[in-house]
Amino acid sequence: ETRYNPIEIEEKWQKTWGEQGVDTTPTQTDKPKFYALSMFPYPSGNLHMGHVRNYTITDAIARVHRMQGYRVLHPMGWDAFGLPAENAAIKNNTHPAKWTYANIAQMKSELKRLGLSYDWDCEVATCSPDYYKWTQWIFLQMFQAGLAYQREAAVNWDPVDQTVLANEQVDSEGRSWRSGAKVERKLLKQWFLKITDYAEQLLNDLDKLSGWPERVKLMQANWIGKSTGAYLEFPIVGLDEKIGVFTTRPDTVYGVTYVVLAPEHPLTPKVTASDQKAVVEAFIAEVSGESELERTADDKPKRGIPTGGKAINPFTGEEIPIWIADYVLYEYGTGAVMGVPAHDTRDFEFATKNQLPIKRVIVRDDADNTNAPIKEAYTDPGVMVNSEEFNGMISTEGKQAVIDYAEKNKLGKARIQYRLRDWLISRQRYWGAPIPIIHCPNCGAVPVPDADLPVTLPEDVEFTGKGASPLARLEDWVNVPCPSCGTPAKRETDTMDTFIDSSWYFLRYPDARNEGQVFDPAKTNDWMPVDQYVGGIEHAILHLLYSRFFTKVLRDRNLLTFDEPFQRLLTQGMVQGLTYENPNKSGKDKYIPNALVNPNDPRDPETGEPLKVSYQTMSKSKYNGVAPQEVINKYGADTARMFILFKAPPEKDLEWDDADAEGQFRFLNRVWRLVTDFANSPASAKKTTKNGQLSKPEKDLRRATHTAIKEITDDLEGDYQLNTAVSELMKLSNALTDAECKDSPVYAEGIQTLILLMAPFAPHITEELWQLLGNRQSIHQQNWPQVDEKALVVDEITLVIQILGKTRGTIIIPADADREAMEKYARESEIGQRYLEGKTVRKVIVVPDRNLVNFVVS
Ligand code: ANZ
Ligand code: ZN
Repeated sequence: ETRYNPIEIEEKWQKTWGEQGVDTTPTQTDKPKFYALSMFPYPSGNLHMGHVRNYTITDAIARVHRMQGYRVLHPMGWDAFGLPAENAAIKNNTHPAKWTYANIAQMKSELKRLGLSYDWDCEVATCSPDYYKWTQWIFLQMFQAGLAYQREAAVNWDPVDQTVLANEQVDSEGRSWRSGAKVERKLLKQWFLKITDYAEQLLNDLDKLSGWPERVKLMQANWIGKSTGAYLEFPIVGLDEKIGVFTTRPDTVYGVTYVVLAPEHPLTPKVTASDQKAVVEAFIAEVSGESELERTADDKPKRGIPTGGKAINPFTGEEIPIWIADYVLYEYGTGAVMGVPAHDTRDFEFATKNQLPIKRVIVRDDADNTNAPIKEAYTDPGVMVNSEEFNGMISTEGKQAVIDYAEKNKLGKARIQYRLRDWLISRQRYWGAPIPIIHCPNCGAVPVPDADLPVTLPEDVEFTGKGASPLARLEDWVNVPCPSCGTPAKRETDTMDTFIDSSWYFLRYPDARNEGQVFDPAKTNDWMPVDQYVGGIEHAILHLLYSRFFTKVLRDRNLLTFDEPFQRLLTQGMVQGLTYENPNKSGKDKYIPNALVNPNDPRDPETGEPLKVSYQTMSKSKYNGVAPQEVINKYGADTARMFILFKAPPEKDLEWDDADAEGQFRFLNRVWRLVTDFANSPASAKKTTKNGQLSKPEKDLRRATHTAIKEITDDLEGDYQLNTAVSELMKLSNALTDAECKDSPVYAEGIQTLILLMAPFAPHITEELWQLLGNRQSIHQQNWPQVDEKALVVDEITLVIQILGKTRGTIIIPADADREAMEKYARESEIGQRYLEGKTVRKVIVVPDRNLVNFVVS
């Protein structure tokens, strides 16, 4: 008997499948399509368990669909531009391309060892000119549609990486997502994409995404952040200008006691009185160094100073002071707010601190004394007071009434405001797609003609990591004639945010080798939308929002025929590792590498102190990672895959546990033995049962087999309960082990079904066993087993016979027996006759629900 040797068979089958093109995307279109997609990785060096989990889930889904009769597109690629390559280049004195492609080669070989059914013919790498040519082309499409524009903006400046960061790349403490440096503010001319034009659609179309987790949709909705309210104008005393504000509470306009400008508001210097000039300038200088998050943090006192200028509340005619304050953001709304301290918590705090008047205009009910001082802002709806003609109105209705009045009297209008900002895409870095623009002194920003795309990255570059983009220092590359007028002009030296590269890669896969087009719309529209997208929750907002945005833009350019790129989304949970922490140490030092700890008595190897043990997301800094390659070397990829799929539902966190991995290895060994024993037995050749009838053990086994088909098929429909599917496989394997009909064709059917059902999860061992059973075509090209509903029917039951409440034995009777028949079978059975002989039956109690007959005798 042969031993299960995973390393050998996995290598063999990976090679064979590759040669036979088993994973190639079908070209015929008579089958329904299924596009299975994993979020493509950044080629950082090696695969980690999070990758393995992500790709294994998608692969199982892809394989199931192939067997279920779909033509499946299951591609893979590389999100290959980005800072780490450049940083590595600076550190190791190499070229980012070299570093990146070496990592791609490494990770690709690791992916291949996992037996993932990718069609490598569709592979894309975003850093390759044949890909970024089209990234640039899409940018120009947007430029031509007025969706890409340049403007001076206060940007987040990372002083360590010397680059601009998007808001999303700054964490809640105002630090860079990458370098961890405290982010500064700086003014620069930057490229933006007008994602705000699509805010409403991006919000509304969330309703179409019934296959997305609610949580992700909510995060997107909050990110888009729609507010409904009004734009109102406050004339400035002594100037022929007005301050426009955005407010969600026009109903409180009679309670405005001051106006606040963002310090960087262009009106600030104009309204500032000469005696306030010095303090105002000092304040601006101070605030401009702070990030947006710092400025608006709830726990931070709001700071501000008066400008000395005054505005008029157009509703009351009152003169009110104009202040500047840190909590008013220049980038949101109009960059100015009307202060209503009686009804806004932040304004209340600000007014109290600065002795500004507080005027109540909304009360809970009319009996309220509106002149009594209040201890906190009243923010609920209520009745309007002190509001002239609006008095007595319910404030929620008052909103619209005030807007109508404002519109009629030209004081303002209704306005919808989104939190979503335009997408800042300029990066002063080398390793990204160059923005294909040439700046001409005569013509301004001129697009590089399509025929000249791609604008390739020059290779001979110096990487210092300081100052402007390395591209800006390359005179030869920068200086070009204007494509429009021929005047000496300069190339744009910024590259694009790498989120752009990943906003459309899924559109390229269906036609990845197309040299003449971004993709053939016929092909991409055939495969899109993605039927199942699988990836990390960390991409819940940006990547998914940007991809949705790109899809809508290209749809509006008549390249796509659908609104939403991802039909269903599965966000897989984290993979956690056993983590040892010394509670008496801090920072990175407190984590103790697993290899140095005795798991039975976890102590700090240096100090001997007992360690805190927990499961935490695997990460380099916690030394709690398990390397996929080591697991594969020890048990093979099939065990790793089975373990990952079995241990937790896909969307839940998963605790890596060596003993459980070992357990899966033992399970695969059992299956191996079960099938090889069968293959070597004469029964494997038998085709028919005795006289066409099934015995009880045969019926039971058939039922187990078809129950497994039914349960696993159900588990894979919709929700992908892959973990329970694996446990059903184990049940079937146990039923086969225990079967008392190993010489029956029913057993052969069971064995065959087991490995077919298992094929998507453990593709190598099942292929090996399949071929061992004499099959020549790949198991992965077989049809998914079909349930025989008849086999599920329980046609016999076990009836319990009791005498005076005491169980005396059981008999098998037809499942459709009624009360009367149950009693009859019991009486006539051997047990019945034995115990009832010579006794008088006083009463017979039949309990059909419990399959029980009780004779009361004397
Ligand atoms: C007056 C008022 C009275 C307000 C009241 C609220 C309550 P969201 O929901 O986030 O859209 N605001 C407007 N622009 C701002 C800016 N650039 N920086 C800081 N705050 C700004 O919030 C809208 C409200 O936030 C607006 O409504 C405005 O304050 C403030 F009882 O106007 B409100
Ligand atoms: Zn020109």
